[in-house]
Amino acid sequence: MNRIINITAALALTLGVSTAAVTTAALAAGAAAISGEVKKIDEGTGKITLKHGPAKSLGMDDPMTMVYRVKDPAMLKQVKVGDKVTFEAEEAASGYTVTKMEKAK
Ligand SMILES: [Cu+2]
Repeated sequence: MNRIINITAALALTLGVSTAAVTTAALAAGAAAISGEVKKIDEGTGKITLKHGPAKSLGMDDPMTMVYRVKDPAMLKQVKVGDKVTFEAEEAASGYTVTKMEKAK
């Protein structure tokens, strides 16, 4: 089953297809971890500004700094400005949302 998901995700990414289903498959396969740095945290609105490298799973081929929503507000308390992090995100109707985040080692 995992093998099928991996092949499907790889094929879809190769073809440049970007759908929610593909993003989910890529995350499930653990292929979507993105390296970034925390630039700003806004607990009031539940948003975080991250400077990050290429994130092909999100269709971002170049490094950039952008604002993300977080799936769980508690995630904002686990990091501080200047921290290097590894995160996963998905494109939701409300905007790009960080689904997982941890300090880089
Ligand atoms: Cu981005």
